[in-house]
Amino acid sequence: MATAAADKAARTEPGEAAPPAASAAHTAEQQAAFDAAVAADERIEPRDWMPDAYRASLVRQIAQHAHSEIIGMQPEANWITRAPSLRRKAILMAKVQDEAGHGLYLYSAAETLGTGRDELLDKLHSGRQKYSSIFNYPTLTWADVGAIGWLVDGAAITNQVPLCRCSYGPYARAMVRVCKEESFHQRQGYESLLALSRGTQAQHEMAQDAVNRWWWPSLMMFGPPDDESSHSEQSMTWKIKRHSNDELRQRFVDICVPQAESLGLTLPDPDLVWNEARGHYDFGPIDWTEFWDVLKGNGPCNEQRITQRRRAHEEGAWVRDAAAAYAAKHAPGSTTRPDTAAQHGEATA
Ligand code: BYC
Repeated sequence: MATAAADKAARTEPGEAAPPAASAAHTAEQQAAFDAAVAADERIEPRDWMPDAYRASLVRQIAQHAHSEIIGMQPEANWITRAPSLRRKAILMAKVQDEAGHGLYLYSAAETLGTGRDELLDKLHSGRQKYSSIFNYPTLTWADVGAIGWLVDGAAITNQVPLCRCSYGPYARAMVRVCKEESFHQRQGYESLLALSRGTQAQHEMAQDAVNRWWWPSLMMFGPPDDESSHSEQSMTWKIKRHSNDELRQRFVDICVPQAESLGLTLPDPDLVWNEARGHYDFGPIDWTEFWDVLKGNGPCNEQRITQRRRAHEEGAWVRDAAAAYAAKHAPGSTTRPDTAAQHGEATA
């Protein structure tokens, strides 16, 4: 928030800790400053006053996004040991590591809102917070890695580029870097699928089969239709979201159709046709029953994904303990710090 008046009314004092939650006793002046900042397309920063509901909705969306990034590592990591060449293996390992990095930026963004990483991971592991529906589908063949890059990362970019203009500063800034990396991911997926599509008959069929399976779940990534989207209207008023779910879904379809033609692959929708009057492609009905079912935990891989995530967290406990011990050892005033020990004439080896 840059406006002088808004600054005065809404910022906490320098040096003061960011409030864990906005007080119910906020003044109308603070609300007005917040509304003015959002209307003026200014960024809301962690130390600015913000409505409780805005904070909660951001935590909900950012947490879901962060969880998606780290759960999203699983389906692709499934193919690291079986990548068809050293080059493909190196690329895939880099991509999966990028997803871990995205998760970290996003958990950090949520932390600026006063919500700790432990709390968010606990909510993921106990099923109280969601992750993207898309990662509950299996990666059956090598071509699925290409299809995920092209379609899943493509859908992610379409959704996330507008989030670079999200009203909350830390989330918007995290998205800038994430989108650059997702853009590389999308291209590698496209290039990998192109190689398969132009390969042997069996490779072409494998690529087509992967696209057949990933197309509809990719369209579901954008969320329910606008008339069933509970958060869109408020999120758009707050400029967390800049476009509705259906708008972004349509944008994605329009981008994909010519790309599929260049790939020599067919999108599995007989109703896909250019509509001159709308200036967009029409497409067939999405199976929303399947979407809600996956959200309820009944997708093909929900159980496997969350079990693996819990196991990874438990097996990583020693790393967290070691990091915490190291941080404590190097904290100012620690009697076990090497430099402190040296001052006392103790061995520091
Ligand atoms: N999956 O009111 P709505 C990635 C939930 S992965 C699961 O429209 P909103 C990547 C929604 O949370 C992509 N749940 O919600 C990683 C809400 O439930 P709650 C991750 C979904 O928030 C690795 C309810 O349905 N991207 O990038 O206005 C490799 C009603 O929905 C889904 C993000 O998370 C879904 N698909 O809009 C490759 C982007 N859709 O919370 C790629 C940031 C909806 O009330 N998030 N729900 O229990 C967003 O932009 C928005 O949160 C959404 C949903 C567009 C997803």
